Amino acid sequence: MYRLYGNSGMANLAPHMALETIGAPYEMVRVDTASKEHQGATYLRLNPTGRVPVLVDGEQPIFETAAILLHLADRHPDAGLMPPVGTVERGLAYQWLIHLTNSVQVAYLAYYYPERQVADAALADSVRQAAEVRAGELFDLLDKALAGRDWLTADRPGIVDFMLLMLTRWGRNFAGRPPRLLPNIGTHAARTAALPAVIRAFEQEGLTQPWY
Ligand SMILES: N[C@@H](CCC(=O)N[C@@H](CS)C(=O)NCC(=O)O)C(=O)O
Repeated sequence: MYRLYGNSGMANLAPHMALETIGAPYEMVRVDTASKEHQGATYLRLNPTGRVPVLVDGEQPIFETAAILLHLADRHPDAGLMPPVGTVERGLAYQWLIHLTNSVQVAYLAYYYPERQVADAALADSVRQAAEVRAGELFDLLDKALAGRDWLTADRPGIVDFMLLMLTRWGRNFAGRPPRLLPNIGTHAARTAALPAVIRAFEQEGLTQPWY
């Protein structure tokens, strides 16, 4: 039995898609981030970074979205959420998952929490604008990588696609160029968001259309 802690549309969304795809029993536990529940002692015992999400597998908490996704894919190989170990496709999946978490997600964290990047709060708007530009550059690269492909790393959808859809969604309110407007990102998002398990995750998190 798993427990996934998170809040609507936050970084728990991709693991939520994975759990719905796998079909193993799990409980979604809502963390009230508005009242800073994720900074409280009870939550910090599960995830000492004070961020969402955290997955509890049995008694063991695992934090970091990409690690949770990889763990779920490993635990349920029959779900085919990662290419087989030792294949070139697996290497490509590692490449993109780490890029998504290490570069794209980092740009988003600067976009959503710009005040944390600067000592002078007056500079926060400028940080946010720069983060949107940086995310846009990274999405241009992802759009190229998707040319001629249905899924980012394999011939079937997997955790990397779930992570990409979640990050595509996070840019839906960009002032300039939301990622969905890029041709391949847009079709990838539509394709992934049409999967029944993904639809269930969106709906269970109470997310209303447009999803990305
Ligand atoms: N690298 C971490 C980042 C987690 C993260 O920053 N989560 C955001 C939500 S998407 C969060 O906890 N925000 C609340 C806060 O920072 O106070 C992961 O992927 O798990």
